[in-house]
Amino acid sequence: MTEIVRYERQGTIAVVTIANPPVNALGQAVRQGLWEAFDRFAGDDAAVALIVGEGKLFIGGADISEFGKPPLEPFLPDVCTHIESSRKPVVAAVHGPALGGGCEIALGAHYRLATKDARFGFPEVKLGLVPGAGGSQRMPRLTGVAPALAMMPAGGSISAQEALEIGLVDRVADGDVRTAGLAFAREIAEKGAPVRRVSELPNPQFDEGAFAEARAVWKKKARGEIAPLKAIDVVEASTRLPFAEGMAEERRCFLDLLDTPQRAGLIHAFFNDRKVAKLPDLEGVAPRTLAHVGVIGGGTMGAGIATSCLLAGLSVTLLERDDAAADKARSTISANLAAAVKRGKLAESRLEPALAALATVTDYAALGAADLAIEAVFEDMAVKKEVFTSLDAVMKPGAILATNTSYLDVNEIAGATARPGDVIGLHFFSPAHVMKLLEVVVADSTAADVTATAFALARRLGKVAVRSGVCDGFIGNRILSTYRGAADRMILEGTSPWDIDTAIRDFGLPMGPFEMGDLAGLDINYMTRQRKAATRDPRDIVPTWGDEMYHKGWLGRKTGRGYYTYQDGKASPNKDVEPLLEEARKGHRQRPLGPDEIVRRYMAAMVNEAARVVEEGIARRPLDVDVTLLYGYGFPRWRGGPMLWADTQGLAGLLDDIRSWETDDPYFWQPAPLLVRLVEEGRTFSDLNREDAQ
Ligand code: T1G
Repeated sequence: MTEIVRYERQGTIAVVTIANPPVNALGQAVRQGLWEAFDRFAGDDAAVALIVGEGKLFIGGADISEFGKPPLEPFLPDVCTHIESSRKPVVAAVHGPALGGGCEIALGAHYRLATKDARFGFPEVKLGLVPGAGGSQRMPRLTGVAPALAMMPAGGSISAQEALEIGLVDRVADGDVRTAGLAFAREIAEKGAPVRRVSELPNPQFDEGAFAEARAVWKKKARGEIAPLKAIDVVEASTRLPFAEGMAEERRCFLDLLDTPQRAGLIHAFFNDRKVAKLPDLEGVAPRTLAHVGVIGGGTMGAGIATSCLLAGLSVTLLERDDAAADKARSTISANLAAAVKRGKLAESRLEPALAALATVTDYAALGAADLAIEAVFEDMAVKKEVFTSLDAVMKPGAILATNTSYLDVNEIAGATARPGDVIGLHFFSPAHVMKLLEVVVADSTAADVTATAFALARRLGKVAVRSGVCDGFIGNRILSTYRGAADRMILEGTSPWDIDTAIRDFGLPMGPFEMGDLAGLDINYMTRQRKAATRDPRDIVPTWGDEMYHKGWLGRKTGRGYYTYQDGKASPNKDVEPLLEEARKGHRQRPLGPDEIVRRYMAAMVNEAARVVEEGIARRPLDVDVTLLYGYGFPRWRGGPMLWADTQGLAGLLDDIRSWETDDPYFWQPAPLLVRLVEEGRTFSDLNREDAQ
């Protein structure tokens, strides 16, 4: 077994190499290896020690998979102090990311060198934590509080050059990190340079204004997360406490946060971001070529999709029905790209080349060279079939034909072509060049390498792809329509839409269902109801007030009035809705709900439908639902997702509640068989995720 921490001499230099692929995470064996390496360094005649990471980076941080388990010695803060207390100089040579504990190991050294590709950061708050190995005490002593306040509450990182400018590193070098590190270490040895312990530097200057401003900013930005504000507290501790006390304060805060549901939720989300693309049927399947994308339809979605592809450096041919529509699409796309430059998502210098990579055409023949075509035309099956028949006639063999439909049957669309194996659904969320979620809808005949190409496209676009089966609404919108139905039922029983929105927003979603309806347009909900009317179960309820609001032209933000009135950017409850609700409530038992009950029902409906979606294989695992709700519907990341929320609440209690509501409404509150089974077997949704991974 190769050593996880190697100690080798290069002349008077002791090179300590961390070799723990894939990210040199500081698991127990690495910490032990570092401890022993520096014991050895103390005892031998090497003049200077050099720490380097093997592979593509220095160190990716503490081993996140250890969190939530009993901590194992040696603890990381002690390892950093063990390195720093060396009587002979220690150099850290960083390439690639030095994150969290990786940055803390570098800070424990006496000198720091970075190659140009190095990045230094403290992402701990993204895991619900604060730095836990001295970062909040050492960095401010080295750089002052401002760079630490800019980085730690945000979980941000900086480049090698920026690190040099703030004094985090002593030197930025070209070329191979080991070579540069050795040269720097030899220079230090030859000069007889002294040890320089960061912990012995004076406390950084306390800047009252800076801390007050940081707290004001992060009280708003954190949106319920506690770690960002705690990060400010521990940085502040570095300005007033002796180092050892500051370390104790940081450790206490770190251990407290380690014990919170927010840490569990955020780490659940971290690992799911990676697991969601791990699908057994894609193992070893190579994606097809992906360089030139055709987009059919230049409306909001088509232009957004084209923008997303151009931002990723792909070339795009966008087809519209006539020149006027094509020109309009082009201006929408150039506005999107200009906004991306303003948001810092696109370098100014890339704006022209991105636009030059866009061709707008009105003739299908121009799509012949495209590797992939994405249709984003009107949501009507007949129209879609016509488009796919035309695409089938002109696209080259091996090209992929994708539909952006949000609910239509992708199998039926595939049937309109002679190449159903090349057909797939790519459900983008609006605005397509901003929202990260991409539902990859795999039809019955879709070939495995077509699915693999869809996931490769998502990675290229910087999106998170979730595999979905074919049903009305796929994963996200199908679940949305159910929890939206729960909200409508609460209205019928006397709860106001505005109380529901407030309760759901306080729970952590960006907005409640009625605010969301106003934003998307209440005509969309109306059209969906009309579309489903023919197949609606007679026991289902129809929000008649919603139809009346539609006929009154109350469509939400776009008409200035919906569930809210909108004046000068301010939203106020539209009390003219009340009479419509009173009328609809006639004949229903009135039992207005408080915020906790509102959340309980809303979430129970979400989880119950999600259990059906998993059972039917529309979502492969519960984690696919969690990722969908996080990236497509603003579910609070620090809760991990609705399925983790359900596990945390306890499935048995949730099922009891659903059963108690089932007596009044057997149609809507029918318990999902999977939920019943898990409770009977004493298993959780997380168990299902683990079983699928085996
Ligand atoms: N611990 C354990 N596993 C990790 C890991 C980590 N820190 N980082 C990545 N992995 C796994 C990941 O799950 C995936 O596994 C594989 O490595 C490749 O990851 C005390 C408390 C470093 C920029 O938050 O940002 O230090 O799917 O696909 O794209 O103060 O990984 O292959 O099974 O992301 O090349 C702070 C998290 C920890 C950094 C590399 N550090 N990682 O990106 O690879 S807390 C972080 C990343 C801490 C101290 C505190 C990225 C990366 P699998 P990947 P990548």
